[in-house]
Amino acid sequence: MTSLDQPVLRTAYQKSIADYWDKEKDPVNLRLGDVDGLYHHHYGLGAYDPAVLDGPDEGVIAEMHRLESAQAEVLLDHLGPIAPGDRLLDAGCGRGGSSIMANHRFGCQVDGVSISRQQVDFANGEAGKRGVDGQVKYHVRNMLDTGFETGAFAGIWNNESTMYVDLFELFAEHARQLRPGGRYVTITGCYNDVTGGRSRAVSQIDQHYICNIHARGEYFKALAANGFVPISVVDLTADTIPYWELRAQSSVATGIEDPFLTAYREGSFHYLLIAADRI
Ligand code: GPP
Ligand code: MG
Repeated sequence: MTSLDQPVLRTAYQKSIADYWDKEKDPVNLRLGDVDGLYHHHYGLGAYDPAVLDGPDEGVIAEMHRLESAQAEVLLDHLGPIAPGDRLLDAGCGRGGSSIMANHRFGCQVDGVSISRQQVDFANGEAGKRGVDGQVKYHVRNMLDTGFETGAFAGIWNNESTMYVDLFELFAEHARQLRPGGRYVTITGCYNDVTGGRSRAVSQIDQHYICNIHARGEYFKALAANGFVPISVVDLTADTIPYWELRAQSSVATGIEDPFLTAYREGSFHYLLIAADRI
């Protein structure tokens, strides 16, 4: 049972999120995407080349973009074998970079959903420019109730988008849409249950993006409650800190760099990859 006849935006909170992303045109995202036409809304992984800091601004931008694309490759590595006839879902697709990379890697159909019309139109425009719009399609839909057919997808991912939704509702919808044995992957920032609730730095990140960062433990409770069995859990925190150190020194820093660095260094926050199979 789907509900495409329902409005995409169901709550005042969802409307405020859509409004934020409909207006967003931040150089930290657009200038990086301009490097090669892959527009990301996630952070980076891996070491940076310190020599870029002695060169022109473009070199720093390109290096940050390289780390963001490397992050998406790590996520895609965890989807397992995907055949050209399979279908993938990018839940909370932003401007669509990860979906384009998945199509390039697997040769399969990819659907992306976002509640922001601006993001979806932008992403479809980029897919058209690349000539992959027959296989990569972005839709204004709510990831909690997408309207896609039950069991349609071999794999689903959330690349830094779970902090906008209730995880139990999200994973119930993912379980519905994944075929049995299908793979789910997320990369996310989550707060540390061991150190307690949201630290000041984590609260600053929530406020900056109007999101609600979940506890690490919440992911596993919500996955288990919806028939998902984790296969990989990777703490990427140490691998993402260099990205934030570079970003803090860049011309496109937004002011959120210090809260991320503080939260990661004090151990109140982790950058985590979780891959799980739907049984
Ligand atoms: C935005 O990416 C990502 C989020 C809003 C999710 C928050 C992520 C956490 C790990 C807590 P972006 O690329 O649009 O952000 P920015 O504009 O800061 O680069
Ligand atoms: Mg960004």
